[in-house]
Amino acid sequence: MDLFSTLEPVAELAPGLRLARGYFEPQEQERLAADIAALAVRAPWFTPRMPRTGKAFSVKMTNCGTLGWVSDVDGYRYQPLHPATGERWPQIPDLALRAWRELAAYPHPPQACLVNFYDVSARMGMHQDSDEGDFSAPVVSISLGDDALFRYGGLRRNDPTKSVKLHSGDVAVLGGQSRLAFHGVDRIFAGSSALLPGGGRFNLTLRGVTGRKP
Ligand code: MD3
Ligand code: FE
Repeated sequence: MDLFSTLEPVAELAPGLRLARGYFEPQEQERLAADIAALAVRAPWFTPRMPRTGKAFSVKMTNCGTLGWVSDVDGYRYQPLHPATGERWPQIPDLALRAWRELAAYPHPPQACLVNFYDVSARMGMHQDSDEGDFSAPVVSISLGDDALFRYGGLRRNDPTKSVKLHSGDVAVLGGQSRLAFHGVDRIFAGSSALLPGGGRFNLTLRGVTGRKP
C-alpha cells in the first residue's frame, strides 16, 4: 500500500479545478499507456489543423468513445467517425472510465475522449474547451509520460494565469467555474518519465458533448 498517494489530497487549484496527483499507480499507467498504443493502431494519429488557415497543430490526436473531436480547415467539431479511416472510434479504456466515475461527479458516462500526443517539442496554445453543447459535464484530464508545464487563467483570454507541472498519473477535473477557463501547455520536460518508449506525453480528456447519454 502506497501511503503517500493514499494521503495525497485532491487539491483545488481554483474554484472548480481539482487536481488528483498520482491518481494512477505506475502499473495502471503502464496498462493505460498500452491501451492507448493499441487504440492508435485502430484509430491512427492525425494532425489537426487550424480552421481557415490550415496551420498544423504540433500535437497529434486521436479519439475514443462515441464522438471524437477533430479540427481542419472547415472548423472544430465532434464526429462519430475517424477522419481518415471512416471507422467508428474505439471504446474508451476501462481505467479512464474509472477515473471519470470516481472524480467527475456527473451522472452519465463520457461521450468523447480526445487523446493528445505531445512529442518533446509540442505545445498547445491558450484556449477554452467550448465545442461541447453541455458545460454541466466536467472535462477530466489524464496525464501520462513526460511532465508538462500547464497554464490556466480565467474566463477572459487576458486574465492573469498560473502554472502547474502535471506528472504522469495525475488527473485534473475541470468543472464548475473553471469549466470554461483558458488553458494551455507551455512545454514538455524531455526525459522526465520512462513510461512511453520514445518519450513524450499522452493526455486524455474525457468529455460530455450533447448533454445526453452516449
Ligand atoms: C485547466 N489538453 O485537449 S487537458 C485539450 O494537457 C487540452 O493536453 C491539455 O487542453 C493537455 O483541449 C489540457 C485539460 C486541463 C487539464 C488540467 C487543467 C485543463 C486544466 C488544470 C488547470 C486548468
Ligand atoms: Fe483544452
